[in-house]
Amino acid sequence: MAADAVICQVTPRPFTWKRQEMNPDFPFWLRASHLINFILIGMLLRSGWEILSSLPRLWWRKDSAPGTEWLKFTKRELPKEEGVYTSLMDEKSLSPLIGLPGRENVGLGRHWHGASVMLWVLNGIVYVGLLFGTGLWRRIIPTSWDVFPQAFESLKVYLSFSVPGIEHYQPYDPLQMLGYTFVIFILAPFMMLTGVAMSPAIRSRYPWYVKFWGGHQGARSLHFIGMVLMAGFVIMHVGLVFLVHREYNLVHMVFGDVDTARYAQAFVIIISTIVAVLVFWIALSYLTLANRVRAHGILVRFTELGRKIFLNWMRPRSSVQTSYTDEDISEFHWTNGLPPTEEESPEWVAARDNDWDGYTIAIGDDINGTSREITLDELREMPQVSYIATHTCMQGWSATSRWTGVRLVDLLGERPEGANYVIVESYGLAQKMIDNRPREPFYATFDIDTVGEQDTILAYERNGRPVDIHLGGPARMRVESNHGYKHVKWVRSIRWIADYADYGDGRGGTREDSALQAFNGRI
Ligand SMILES: Nc1nc2c(c(=O)[nH]1)N[C@H]1C(S)=C(S)[C@@H](COP(=O)(O)O)O[C@H]1N2
Ligand SMILES: [Mo]
Repeated sequence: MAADAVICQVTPRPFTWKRQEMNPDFPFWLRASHLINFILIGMLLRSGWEILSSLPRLWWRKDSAPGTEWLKFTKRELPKEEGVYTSLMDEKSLSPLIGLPGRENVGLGRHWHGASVMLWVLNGIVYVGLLFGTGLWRRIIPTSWDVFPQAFESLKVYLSFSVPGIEHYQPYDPLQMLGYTFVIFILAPFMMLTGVAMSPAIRSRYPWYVKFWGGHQGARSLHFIGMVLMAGFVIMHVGLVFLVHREYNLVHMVFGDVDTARYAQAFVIIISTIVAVLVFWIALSYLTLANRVRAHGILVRFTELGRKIFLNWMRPRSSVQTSYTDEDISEFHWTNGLPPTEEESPEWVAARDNDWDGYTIAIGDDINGTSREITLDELREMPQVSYIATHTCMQGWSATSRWTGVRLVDLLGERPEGANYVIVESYGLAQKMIDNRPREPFYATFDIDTVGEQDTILAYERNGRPVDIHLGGPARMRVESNHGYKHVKWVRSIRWIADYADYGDGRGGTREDSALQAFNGRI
């Protein structure tokens, strides 16, 4: 190819692409929804990277064994044995310029992801609705197979680093049509579908759905690949606006019409808008980090709306599902939280060294101040449930096991007057408190609906053997509708309470208090 072809404008072979005469303008709603979409996709990408940085590894497997990743963004080599390090130790810190909010705040990153996705889906629905309502869908959805050969012609022009003539864009070029149709009607829904597949509420209610995506790790890896495509599209789309007939595009984008005399004005407006959006994205990080507790309060209250509409009514069915069988059991199980030490809990250590002789769990209620102790033997004599379920830590790892134990409702008996929640406390301590005060016992609280779920159990066996020490032995919580941070290990007590605001920092659990997770761990 001659060197001068690089800079000249090439008109491809006589243009045969047929389309109806169409309004070439960009109505206000189209321009506004594009700007909103741009802002929200940036927030989704940045909070998504924050989530990924909490466990920068990806798998295609039914477990998340170190050394079997297909992709990782960390040089840290992990030991292959279980139970010697925690997933919190594998976190990477992102700069607040990159992550939302950055600096190992996966809890807040997850809330930002949830808040942004709710707005993004809403904006998408309005956009698609108006696209069909106004008939403008004809500009972007191809209605003839001719679009493929025509798009190929365009592609060849671009690949020779040239630009098709302006008449090619009346109003859209076939390659653009294919790109937009793919992103709006295939990629965007794909991101929503793989995203919700990572929710424990959905997994425990519809296990087949998660299996369809290749399990939790399949959904997570596919969501990552979709993210790369989406980011690539955004960069190309914005880049081409400036590279290809920018005097038309910029005026179009700002003023909605094609009066190229206003090009300079449009250029200034677009550049300032992009700079303003960049500043806004980064400001969100610093505002969040400036008061993380306040950010948690606002974001969780907002995202709870989405959980209420879509997730809170889904009841887990692990004990009756048939999609996951013993074949799906994972070889490797990560750990979060290491077993109590002698200083942390001499009682637990003494019982462990004594074959659990003397180990007890207190069952009671803080409203009337009653309490009784049960032993492991008494627990084993109670009605038993056993099922296969996948554990997901909100950081991203997962493992499937058979869990056996006693339903919490069977243990607790009747709900006393005035009890609205149940608190489960551990013999182990929190890994770290938010204000670095001395570490307090790890705990989680549950609302009445979650307590009543048939897959909320106190488990004493995993895969047919006593629960391993590092996985919470001799007895740990399983709350299949929720992420791992609600599954208290090394259980010491289970009590009815009036309100979780009276315990710890008042956010409903150790991970809520010190890592700013949501009380509701269903997604
Ligand atoms: N006592 C106690 N329980 C705990 C934790 C902890 O740090 N301490 N971590 C929680 C988190 S975040 C997860 S993901 C699971 C991990 O369970 P596993 O170690 O059995 O895989 O335990 C939960 N229960
Ligand atoms: Mo976790």
